Amino acid sequence: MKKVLKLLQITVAVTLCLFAAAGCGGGKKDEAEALPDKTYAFIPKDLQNSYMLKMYTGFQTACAETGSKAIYCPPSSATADMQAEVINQLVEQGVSGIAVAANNEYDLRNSLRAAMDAGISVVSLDSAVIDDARQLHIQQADPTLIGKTLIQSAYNLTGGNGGFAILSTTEDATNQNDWIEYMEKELESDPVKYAGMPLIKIVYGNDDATKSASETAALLDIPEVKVIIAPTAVGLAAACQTVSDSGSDVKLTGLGLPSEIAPYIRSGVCPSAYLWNPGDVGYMAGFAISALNAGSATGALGETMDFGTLGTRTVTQAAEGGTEAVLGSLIEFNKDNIDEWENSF
Ligand code: RAM
Repeated sequence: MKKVLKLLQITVAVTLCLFAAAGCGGGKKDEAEALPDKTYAFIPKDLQNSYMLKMYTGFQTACAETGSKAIYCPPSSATADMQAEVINQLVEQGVSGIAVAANNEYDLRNSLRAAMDAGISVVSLDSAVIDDARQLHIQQADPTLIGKTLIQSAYNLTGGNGGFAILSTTEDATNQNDWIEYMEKELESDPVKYAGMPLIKIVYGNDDATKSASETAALLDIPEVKVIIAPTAVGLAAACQTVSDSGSDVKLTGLGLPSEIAPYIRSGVCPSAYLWNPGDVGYMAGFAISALNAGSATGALGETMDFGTLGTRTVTQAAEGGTEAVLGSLIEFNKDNIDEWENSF
């Protein structure tokens, strides 16, 4: 029942935003309506993702604080092709800024470059696009630290005695693939320590709760898998429920919303998980677009940018190229602090 209500809430929120956007992302070209000046579009990875909606809440706050209008423009499916369609339509409608969480690092390049050529400010957030198709990336936390932390967390769950699997999102997601790469680097950095903890399999739940649950169920049939790392909020919540329902003693760790995984932190199915405040990531993207659009910032290396109530950040070099502004670090949720975080995000 709770699940149905949640889905309904997400559907209502998305429907309202689409309505407000009047055609963004879905309509045909000849139906496209011009958008008011200083309208900034937020393009999430997919249609129903509670994490993306939490980022959008922060984006809306930043737009309100900077005197601009936010619109939520989800693609109809979790692919870069569908995101490109949304971008093309927004360019047609004359949007002033675009913030996108990319389903693929490369495939939005043509659409986003056309947007920038049309004078539209472009940032990626959460999951980056290639550096020449954006002015700035908003990075939640150092990807090296995320990879290292998740491997160390898995190690602590078994004392390094037992294989593990990764439940990711889509195969091309820039952020999850970066984190997986840094997980593998952490394993390579200390082969002796991690000798008893081989990576058995990587599976993809596509940020879809049903697919994430069935992929988890299949992992539970592999005897060597003792821990599952889910570096995805949608995936971790689905995996927690699947493991709980199965009664398996496989343990979970990953990146998750405390509001969704609190019961499983308490039950010990997922003794600890990590995240940052997703609203703050969206808030930074809104502030960045506003400054880029006003010409008060360019996103150049070394620049100091103002992010409202979050203070300033120095623009740094992103590991994969281009520049980024980093929100901060990881917050760990565990049984000692989950009461404090459960209602935060
Ligand atoms: C998922 C998304 C998002 C990621 C979070 C942690 O909901 O894939 O990209 O940053 O999890």
